[in-house]
Amino acid sequence: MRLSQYFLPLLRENPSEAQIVSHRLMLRAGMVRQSSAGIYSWLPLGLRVLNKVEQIVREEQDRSGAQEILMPTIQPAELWRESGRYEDYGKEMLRIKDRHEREMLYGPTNEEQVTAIMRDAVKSYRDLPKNLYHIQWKFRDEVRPRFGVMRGREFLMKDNYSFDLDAKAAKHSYNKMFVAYLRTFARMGLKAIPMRADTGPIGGDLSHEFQILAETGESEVYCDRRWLETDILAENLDYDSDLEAFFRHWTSLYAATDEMHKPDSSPIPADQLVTARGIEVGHIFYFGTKYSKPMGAVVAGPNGEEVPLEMGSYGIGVSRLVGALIEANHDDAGIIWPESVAPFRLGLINLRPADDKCRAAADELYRKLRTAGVEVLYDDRDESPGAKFAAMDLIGLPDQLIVGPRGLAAGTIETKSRRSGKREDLPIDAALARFVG
Ligand code: 5CA
Repeated sequence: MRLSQYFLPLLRENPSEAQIVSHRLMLRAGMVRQSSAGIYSWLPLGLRVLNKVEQIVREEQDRSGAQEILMPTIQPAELWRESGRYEDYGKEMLRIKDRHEREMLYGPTNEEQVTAIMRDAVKSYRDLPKNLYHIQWKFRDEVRPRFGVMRGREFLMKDNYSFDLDAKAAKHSYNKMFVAYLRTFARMGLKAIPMRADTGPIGGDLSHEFQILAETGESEVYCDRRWLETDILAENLDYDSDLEAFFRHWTSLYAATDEMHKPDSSPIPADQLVTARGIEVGHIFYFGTKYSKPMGAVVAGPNGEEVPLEMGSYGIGVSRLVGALIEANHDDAGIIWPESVAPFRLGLINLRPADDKCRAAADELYRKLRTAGVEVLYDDRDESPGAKFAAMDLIGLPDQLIVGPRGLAAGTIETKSRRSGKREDLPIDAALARFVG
């Protein structure tokens, strides 16, 4: 993409409405614009990141055996009356009437909707287990939407729902998601720590929040220092094996949210305890028959008896993750994207577009990179070098290639790693080889 043609409305000044760094940087880097409180439009650069995050989530869901569906955003109120949550949900639920005066709502979550689908489609224990996910916009009329996409009213969530015949099978489904979540966040370069948590309006008695540590996190969290050294991606895990031992091992290290942490009876010594702020990027629940019983979602068991479905639900804040990733990856100059979620892999800067040699060399590099399938944002604008460096640092692409007259005279271009700041002069072909293939 040529920056001269790209829709990237950068802001030079810090927007006064933004209290935390990710919100500031998302506005300044032209990723999002606010529509109304807690509701955002995603502009090209922001949407590229959102799509990358979504794709990693999707791949890890698929790997675990979950199957993708797409349920509507608008749901009928009757479904929620069946579960008893229509009144309980209170003002956070956006209630709508259609032209026939039928009560509808904009879904804050989808337990009822998916339970209705399964109730109609699944009749026998032989149809189980099933795990269905979708990635869909949700609406919660939060009292205080804030921090940009981190606590929005409209936000993108991956939510999935497992259906099993009995509690043991349902725990296996829970364990699979536990693994899938650890892997998902690790692939984004985030250390998300599972913490025993309250179940709130979703219900149930087994639940973990996945918290990443960041100074601007909304809640105080506590964990064993050894959590910080774990590496889930180094583990070779088979989803069909018994994951209970794995689950026990990974929950044996202490980790607790503020509500769960008891300072006086903390099981680990003070020097081993990390106290930090956390951002909740995922939350998983096992709630058994809380929805299937009142909604009559049953199957015929092995002996012909009626068995209510054992269920769990599992959420990831896809749009919140974009903010959380920035909270965990930035410096004074701007964002520093981890490679796996970067909107473009490379930034190519032409310092002198008016110079024929510079333009020819930069155009040629751009062509070769694109042919090789490298995602590159090419700053071919007629701007000062300072403005170009600042823009590239602000949007935080992992590496920069800088073409200028002095280097070209010696047959080289400069590379710069955004994260380490390390710069190198390399022959053009060597620079290309580093990012191609
Ligand atoms: N039905 C369950 C699991 S599917 C559920 O709704 N869980 S939740 O309420 O914990 O939400 C799941 C995830 O969505 C949270 O962990 C959080 O990352 C994200 N999330 C929740 N509320 C918001 C919000 N207002 N803005 C942005 N993300 C949010």
